[in-house]
Amino acid sequence: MKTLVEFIWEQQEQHVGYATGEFSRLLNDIGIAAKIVNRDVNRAGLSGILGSEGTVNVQGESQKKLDVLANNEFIKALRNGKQCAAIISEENEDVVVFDEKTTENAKYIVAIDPLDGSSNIEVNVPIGTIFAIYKRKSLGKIITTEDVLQAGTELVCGGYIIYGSSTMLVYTTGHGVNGFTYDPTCGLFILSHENIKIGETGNIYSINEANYIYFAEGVKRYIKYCQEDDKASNRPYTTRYIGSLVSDFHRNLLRGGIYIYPGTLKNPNGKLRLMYECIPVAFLAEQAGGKASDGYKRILDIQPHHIHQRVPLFIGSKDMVDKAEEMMRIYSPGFAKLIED
Ligand code: AHM
Ligand code: MG
Repeated sequence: MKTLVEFIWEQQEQHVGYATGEFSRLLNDIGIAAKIVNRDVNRAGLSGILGSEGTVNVQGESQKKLDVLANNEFIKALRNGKQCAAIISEENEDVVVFDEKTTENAKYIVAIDPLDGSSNIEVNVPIGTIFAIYKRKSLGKIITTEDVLQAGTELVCGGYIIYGSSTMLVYTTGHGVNGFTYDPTCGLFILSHENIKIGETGNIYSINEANYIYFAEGVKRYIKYCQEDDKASNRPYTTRYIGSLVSDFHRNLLRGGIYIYPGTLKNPNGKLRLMYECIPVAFLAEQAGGKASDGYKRILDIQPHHIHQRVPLFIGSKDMVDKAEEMMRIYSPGFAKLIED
């Protein structure tokens, strides 16, 4: 049995050559907050924390009580840990910058969606936390734009916690993807899924097809392709869509498949946020041998211009994403220009 903490230290020594303990501490702090959020999610119906907070976040979405609670827990854990200088969160309009005494020696910036898929909270469907860790570019008292707006290629770590039938923490630091299952009897995350690889192809496609009429022609063609009868390529594929990115991505990661949240003419950048939703899962997908794209280019190559920027997402098994990109190039070549650069 290897715990998350043991594994983090081991990996740091193996790949960085030395371990100052700073990154390990940071990741461990995320694990601690995850345990608290896990407890709250599990007991939500009993402790009166289901339902809306009565506020809206910067995206204009109603905040659930658990959204706010999870956000507070992660911020608290990262502030206390002192390794993180600032946080970009789905629930905060501006960057949360910790006070100067804390930030001076803190080397990391964290982007986080504290509770993704929160519209599913009331109906007991798996939800998750998505996080991305960057190293600060500048060191000093002031957090710069350069520290905050970093492309996915600069990522130090990407991961998620899925609060499902069991709770798991899955992360990568660029040396493969590993998953840890939470054992509530001893309060530890234990390595359960070592070196996760996604199949080069799969037979699951995940997309909110109710929006079909608004999709670009390339997306429509790809959906039709998934539904065609062709034994050689195992089509028709099967549809699975939970409506919770972490859960849909986690299933496809383990089984092989593609998840798409495309743009539409009205919202060319789609719904999902680049910095704390798409970039971390894109890093995981690539590290597992898969692919992540906005339909035309690699997600990790996109330079963010603002912290809550949205981007279309095509992610999963490499061959499936390649095929979807091909359809976008052939049938919707002009759509690329509508996506924010
Ligand atoms: P959220 O961050 O407000 O929870 O929204 C993101 C979620 C994703 O988890 C999920 O894949 C998507 O929204 C579902 O959207 P839709 O209901 O439009 O299919
Ligand atoms: Mg989200």
